[in-house]
Amino acid sequence: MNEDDAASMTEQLETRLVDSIEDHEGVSRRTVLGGLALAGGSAITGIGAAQSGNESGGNATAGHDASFGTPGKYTEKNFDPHGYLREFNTGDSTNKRDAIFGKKDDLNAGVSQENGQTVREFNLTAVPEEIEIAPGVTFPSWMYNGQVPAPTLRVEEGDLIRINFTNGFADMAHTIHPHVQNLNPAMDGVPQNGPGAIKPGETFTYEWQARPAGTHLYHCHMLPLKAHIHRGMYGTIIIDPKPENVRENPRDYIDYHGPITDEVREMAVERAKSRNMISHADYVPDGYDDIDEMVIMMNGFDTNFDADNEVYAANTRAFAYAPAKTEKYNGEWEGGKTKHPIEIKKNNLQRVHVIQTLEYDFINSFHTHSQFFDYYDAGTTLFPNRSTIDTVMMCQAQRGLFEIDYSDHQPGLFMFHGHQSEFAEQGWMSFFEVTE
Ligand SMILES: [Cu+2]
Repeated sequence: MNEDDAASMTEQLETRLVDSIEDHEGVSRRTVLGGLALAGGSAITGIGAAQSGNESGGNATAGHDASFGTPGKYTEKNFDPHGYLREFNTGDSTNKRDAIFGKKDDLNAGVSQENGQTVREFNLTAVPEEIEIAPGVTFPSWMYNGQVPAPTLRVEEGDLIRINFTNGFADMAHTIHPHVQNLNPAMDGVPQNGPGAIKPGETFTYEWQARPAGTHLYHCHMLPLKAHIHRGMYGTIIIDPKPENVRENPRDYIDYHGPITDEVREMAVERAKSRNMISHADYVPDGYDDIDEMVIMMNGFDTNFDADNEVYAANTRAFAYAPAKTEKYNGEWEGGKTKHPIEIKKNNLQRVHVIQTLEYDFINSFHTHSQFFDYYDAGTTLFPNRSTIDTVMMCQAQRGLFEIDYSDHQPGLFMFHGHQSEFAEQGWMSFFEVTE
């Protein structure tokens, strides 16, 4: 099968998905040409519904547009699922965000030293906005910094993470709750403690200790919790391990109960170096050309507000990483059509940070075709918890680091997807395109 045929299959699945949700109150369709925003009304309706504690709200007539989009084409340029994969924000304000899609904000607020600790500062703002979840289909989302998933924050073990949080909503309170080892209960980001719910228009500065090293989650903890998570208020925090800490206390970083020999200690330190993109950015382990890391948040959307998802995805857009007849030209995706397999080089060490954020369904899973991977639960261990597996089952907020190696594979398309068939056929079906 050639790539055009594979792309046609993707379009058939997309058409079926879009047809199945086109009358749902939570979505709007917009014309491909012009990309007019026609759905502001449904966003406002959604906010009101949650304020009253009722997630089933929504207006059956809000925002509907009779001009159907062309199947297979994403029209919004405000989110690039490919740029998102490998975008790591370290607080360094000179680390510019994705220029191709012109998404400019002041997320990275600076790096400084205070009392011997590195402080990485970020600005996060809660806002309601329309997002495109299937080609031509938009959903009224709640989010941080205008994107779902929220920006990936990357820090080093021992840093202080400072978040200047602004609630940009007109009529709804929010918080940010981090899955890290918080020492100060006031900084936990729940409505029952510390500053509590951050009201519309208010600001609060959260400070979190960057530990333990691993792949972590941040999300809104406002009630109703399932509504705030489902609408899109989640992002990833990656805490890179410090090799010097690993050398001192290797047992804290490895799921291993044998004696700590020099060899074991050195192996752990080497792995910490290869995990640390902040202070060991140029380190590449023997046998690889480079290290390639990406973030995939498994999510989904309930488009008719019946507490059951209709659209599933890796990073918000259904089938965004499936075969498609879209090519880059001049470094830019044609017309904003950001649908394409994820390109990876066969001689790179491939790491995927996977975070499960799906609401309403009990579990999700990550399954790779034609290759098996090593799995590090929560990314908190430097030796894998499970080796040579091709499927992991994950509950909400569970996350892990996957290491996969295609060095002996022929170039081409290799599928990965949620192994709940319903999820796969409704958007959570993706491909790596392995190249030389
Ligand atoms: Cu919220």
